[in-house]
Amino acid sequence: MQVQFCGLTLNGCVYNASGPRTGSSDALAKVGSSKSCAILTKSATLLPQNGNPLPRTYTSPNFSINSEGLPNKSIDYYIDSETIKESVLDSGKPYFVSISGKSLDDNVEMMKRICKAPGVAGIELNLACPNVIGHPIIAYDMVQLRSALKTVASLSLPLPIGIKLPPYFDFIHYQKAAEIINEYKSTISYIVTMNTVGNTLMISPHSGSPVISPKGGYGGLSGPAVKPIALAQVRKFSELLDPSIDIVGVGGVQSGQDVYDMILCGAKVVQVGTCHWIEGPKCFDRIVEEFEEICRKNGVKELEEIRGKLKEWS
Ligand code: RRO
Repeated sequence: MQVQFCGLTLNGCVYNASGPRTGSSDALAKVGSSKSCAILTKSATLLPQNGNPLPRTYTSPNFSINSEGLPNKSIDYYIDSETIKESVLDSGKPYFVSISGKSLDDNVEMMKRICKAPGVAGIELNLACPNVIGHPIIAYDMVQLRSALKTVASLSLPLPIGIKLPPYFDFIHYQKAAEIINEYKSTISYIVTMNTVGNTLMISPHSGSPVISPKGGYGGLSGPAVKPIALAQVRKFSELLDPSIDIVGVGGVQSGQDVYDMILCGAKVVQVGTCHWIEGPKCFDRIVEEFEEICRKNGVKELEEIRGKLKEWS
């Protein structure tokens, strides 16, 4: 099923989230060879980074925690290296680049470089990384959120721009964020909701210490446990945002039913992060096939038939 997303036609509605298995051209090429309908990079910075000290990830059947600290090969690698051109751009799938600069100026510089490089379909501006030591989550600060969007708007960039948001937990916070995003609806084509739940803690019963080392053990929570939080983000923002702004649902998706639920809540497309990390890129084939089977069973031919059609409790 084709989907119109931020002015592009996608051959499907499931692709990879930024983060796990998205840092190298090899990993991105594997996403390109799967049933993922697009390819998205790890969030890039201006210069390459190694990230936080190890161990910085923890997985369990129900949830994962990471404090990777933005390890990445730099913006120029993701837009300009030969390996990316050969293995990713040649796949023919829409190629999105995620950025998470150390400052607004860095983000501006990266966006300008991306727009000069050929082959990029859109930019995902990550305003929600919880793991940069000493830096708060940008989109929890409404002054910073407005200032970032104002600056992006002033650039009049030729590519679709999406912003990745953190989870919000109180309706007033959703309202404030949506109000600001709606002010910039001619600049922001889509939101991606949500990033990991920031600053969570898990303790190993064996060592009696946190399961990861950076930041005193605090890290971003992801995986099946966060799905109800992610559904709430998608649902709430679909109520509050201008309909011209597409919603990308992400958080705890690991099955075709999870994709279906995200679309019922109003998602245009759905990203898969932790499941991709644990199962590898073959997860896209499985999830897409499961989703198509559910649509067949329910007689759904176009996603618009179900998008946002969550029923009231009965
Ligand atoms: O690299 C990370 O630590 C990281 C990032 Br940039 C992000 O946006 N979300 C996350 O959970 N980890």
